Amino acid sequence: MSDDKVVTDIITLTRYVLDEQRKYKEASGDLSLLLNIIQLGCKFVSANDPNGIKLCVTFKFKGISCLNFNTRRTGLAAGTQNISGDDQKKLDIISNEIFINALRSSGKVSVMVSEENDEAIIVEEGLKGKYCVVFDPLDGSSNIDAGVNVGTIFGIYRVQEGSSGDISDVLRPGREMVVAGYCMYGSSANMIKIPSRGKIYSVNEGNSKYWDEACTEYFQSLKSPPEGKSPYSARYIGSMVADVHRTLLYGGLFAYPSDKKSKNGKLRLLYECFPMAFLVEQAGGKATTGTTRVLDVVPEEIHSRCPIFLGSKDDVDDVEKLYKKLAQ
Ligand code: P6P
Repeated sequence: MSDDKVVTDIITLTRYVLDEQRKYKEASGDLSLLLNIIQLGCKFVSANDPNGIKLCVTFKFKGISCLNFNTRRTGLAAGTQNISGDDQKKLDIISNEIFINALRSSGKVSVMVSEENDEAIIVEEGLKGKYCVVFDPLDGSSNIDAGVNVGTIFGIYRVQEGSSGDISDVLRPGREMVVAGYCMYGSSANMIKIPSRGKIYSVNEGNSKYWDEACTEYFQSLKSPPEGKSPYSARYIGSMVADVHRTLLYGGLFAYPSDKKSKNGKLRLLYECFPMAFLVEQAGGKATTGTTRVLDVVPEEIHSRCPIFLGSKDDVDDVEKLYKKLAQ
């Protein structure tokens, strides 16, 4: 008799969410349905290309759970440009439309913000719901032709008391999100808590000539540590979902700092920095701008950018200590 036990009691995202919902007698099931709509959107996107799907979701009241699905590949094609001036692959447009249509039809969403849309989408009366969803439908897609893992990043706010659902419901600190998650279309792995310190740093060193003094000194200290300490390894994919996923699994630090060229860095606050900071904190890590907790930043507009250093608590603490020292 083979000792390979066939797993027959599978924890899907749906089952995990329903298990959680049952713990809250007052729960209406709206958030459960919304998360299933997002999951469905991710599956449609994954069916259009990447070689695998990993959905990592965290809730305000819970740690991170990760579920893996296998999907199949299909083709890609070129497209136009989005507000950030990034080349939009056709898959960007398909993914964006899939999520917008799925979220609108759920009847659980009042406001949507997508990296691919210049303006926020206010859902029409009759279909409005009590949540707002901010998302990057296909983050890292500029790498997609290189077979690099890309993904969908999302965050969910509850519409504020007394609001009918408008842009003010998303121009709020990330700490007010109730759910954040990403779906990485690529190989699978499981994670529970991020190590307190890592041995990897992840940053685009091509920008190092533009870095401020603290950033330069920090990364130099990782590469040329004091006697008796080993240098960190450099890993940079250039796809935030993949770089953050690795950081969550192995620890260390991922950064997209501000610099002389980009005074607020490159990554978008609402649908890249907030959800990833939310996930990392839930996993026991930290996320800072260098001086401020990312989740405490208040967006000035829906496509605001924000510098970010995230990952293992001790590594992020080192960054903040250096910024503090150099500010004195
Ligand atoms: P750079 C991808 O275009 C992206 O938005 C993130 O996924 C990634 O972390 C970053 O930009 C990479 O930017 O300037 O290093 O190519």
